[in-house]
Amino acid sequence: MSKTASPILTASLPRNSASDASKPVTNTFFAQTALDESGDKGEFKRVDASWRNWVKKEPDAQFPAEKDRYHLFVAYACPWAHRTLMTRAVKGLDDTIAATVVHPIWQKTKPDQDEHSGWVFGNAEGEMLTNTEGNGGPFPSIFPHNEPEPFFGSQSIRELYEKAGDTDGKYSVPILWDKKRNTIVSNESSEIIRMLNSEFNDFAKNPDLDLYPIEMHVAIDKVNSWVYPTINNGVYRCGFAKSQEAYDTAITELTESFDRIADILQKQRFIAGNKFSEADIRLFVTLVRFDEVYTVYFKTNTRSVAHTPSILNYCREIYQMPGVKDTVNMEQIKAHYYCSHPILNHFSIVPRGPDFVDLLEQPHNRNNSLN
Ligand SMILES: N[C@@H](CCC(=O)N[C@@H](CS)C(=O)NCC(=O)O)C(=O)O
Repeated sequence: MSKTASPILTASLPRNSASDASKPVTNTFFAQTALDESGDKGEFKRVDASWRNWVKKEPDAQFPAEKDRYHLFVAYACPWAHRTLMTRAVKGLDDTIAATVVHPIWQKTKPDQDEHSGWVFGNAEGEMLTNTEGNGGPFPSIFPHNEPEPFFGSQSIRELYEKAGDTDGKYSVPILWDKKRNTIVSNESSEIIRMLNSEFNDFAKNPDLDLYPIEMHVAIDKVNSWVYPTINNGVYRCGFAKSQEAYDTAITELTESFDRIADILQKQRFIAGNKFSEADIRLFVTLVRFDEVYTVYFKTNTRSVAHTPSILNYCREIYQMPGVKDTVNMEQIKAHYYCSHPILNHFSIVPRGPDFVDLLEQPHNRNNSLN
């Protein structure tokens, strides 16, 4: 695939057909990292994920569900990757799909060749690191739970994409990797969590937990349709805005949605109804980063989870569900955001923060149950 250097991506991308599933969908424009993804009014425009194949439970599927065939590449820092780690945890799929956690702080991926910065793997023998402009830190070359890339010894996520024939980027996590075909199945978290929910139930410890039950499709889709643009992507639209106008639009929408969530959670246990669902996972991963990162770094300081009891207790309940807290790594979340975009935080100073995790450890005011 050839690389087209333009920061603006407006075209919606076709999904791979089954026949060409080994090839990525080609992005019309190349965006090196999320910071390059903006429109002509300075608004943040997220580039669509390019690998959109599906694991299916049918044995004759192109990517059939099998134990120990697929592997997740994730960053603890990344909310999109966090969706997949949380889904894997609550479904009880840790033994079926292994995961490798990358180093939280973006580095130059090919310093001798170009300026691209992105995810690299932890290196136990590496030297201390700085941010990509030589400031900050010094940071360790490996954080707790970071591991080397297990199959080819790649140094970066970019190298893994290249192994799959994708030299266009963007080189994002999460990746669902197929060890048998040595390729990427999907790099779209919203679709990976659907696969983990429904296609691996023969191996899951909690096959009966349905995060997208048929009777809730309409409600879940409806919640996702406003939570994604105004909250999940909304925080990025605030933080990566390149004009006051773009920021003002994003923060207004985010603030309205935050209040809508607070209101819903006063009347209803979970965001799409009284049952825990994928919509809660998608919301939680943004809320858990909100006070420590987004209010400061992305200027979403009109609201705070800690000061909104209905949302705080909702977060506590989810955080305290079996397996979930192990997926929340605030040290790596903060290290990533504050240190990976020197254009936003030149010296990579990490604010001390309010210790939001300690708040999550406190008892919530709801009854205990996943259902
Ligand atoms: N649509 C993707 C978005 C994933 C994404 O943007 N991940 C970010 C990390 S939070 C990333 O890897 N960015 C790499 C870059 O911007 O170069 C999904 O939901 O899976």
